[in-house]
Amino acid sequence: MIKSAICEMLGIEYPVFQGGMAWIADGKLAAAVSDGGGLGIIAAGNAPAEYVRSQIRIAKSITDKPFGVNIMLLSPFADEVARTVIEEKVAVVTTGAGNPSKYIKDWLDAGIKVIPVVASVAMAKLMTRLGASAVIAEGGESGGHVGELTTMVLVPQICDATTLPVIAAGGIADGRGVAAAFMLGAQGVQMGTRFLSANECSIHPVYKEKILKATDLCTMVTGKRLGHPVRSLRTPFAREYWNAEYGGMPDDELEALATGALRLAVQEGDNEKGCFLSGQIAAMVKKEQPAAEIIKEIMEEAEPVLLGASRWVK
Ligand code: TUI
Repeated sequence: MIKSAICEMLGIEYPVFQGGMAWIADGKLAAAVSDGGGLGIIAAGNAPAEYVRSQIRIAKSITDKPFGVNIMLLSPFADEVARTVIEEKVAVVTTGAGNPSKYIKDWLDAGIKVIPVVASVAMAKLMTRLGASAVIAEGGESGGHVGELTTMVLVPQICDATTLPVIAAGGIADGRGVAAAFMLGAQGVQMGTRFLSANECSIHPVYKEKILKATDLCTMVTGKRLGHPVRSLRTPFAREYWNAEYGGMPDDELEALATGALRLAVQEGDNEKGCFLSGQIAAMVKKEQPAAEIIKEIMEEAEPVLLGASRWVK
């Protein structure tokens, strides 16, 4: 059994987080992951606080286990969601797509464990100084908003830069990925794409089908020009956006083109206008199964890989 300090810190059985995927990671998915022994995380995305509160209450109605809320810092509702997680006494807050410094003291004072996503060494050092409980080192293999560095390059540097437990994310979807993350010094993993195939993940069937049929070169990054690079499946919409981005479309029109595209993918399965966020690892997601089974299977796969690594040492 693979256990690490993060299990004890959070009161979870397996050191596996489910990524806070905007529009996707709701109370039902988060509760299923937490019930399965990992850490389920509700995504606030761009939603108002009352939506987040309702999802927190749904999760609480399903599970007694700890779960988290991810706050997407580019959201216009980030301030109100930051207060809501305190009112609702959630166990863990993760943050993404920005610098959460101004919220950290209030969360810690409320007894919340604070685990920011960091995409650089400087951010990891800052979060350590401000008292974060752990950090998530997310490489650019991941889906959605991506940083510059890959998981392979980022994780060991973040491990060297902080005394906090490091959770590796980006490009992890099976036991080998978990083993590799631990070899790099991580004490846990976060997976998003792999949980898209969970039975409890309520995305449109077209979205699930696309993930299950994905191949190695199936994702691309758009949005660099506006400063918010996003990895998604290579669909007609992604190609159209890319052509507009590099074809000189004005910034405001480009922003308008993306508005609503995540919702269209998740709720309508709209192949033409939807933006299907996905990590590079989608090709390794092969079947639909319960979230609890995903966690157990991956952690059981990781054990012999970690133990077998010593065969190279003569
Ligand atoms: O946040 C994510 N992934 C996301 S957020 C999202 S919704 C969205 N919609 C439209 C545009 C942009 C996002 C979809 N996927 N992952 C966590 C993550 N955080 N990855 C990278 C970072 C990050 C980047 C810069 C964290 C901190 C950071 O600091 C910059 C600074 O100094 O402020």
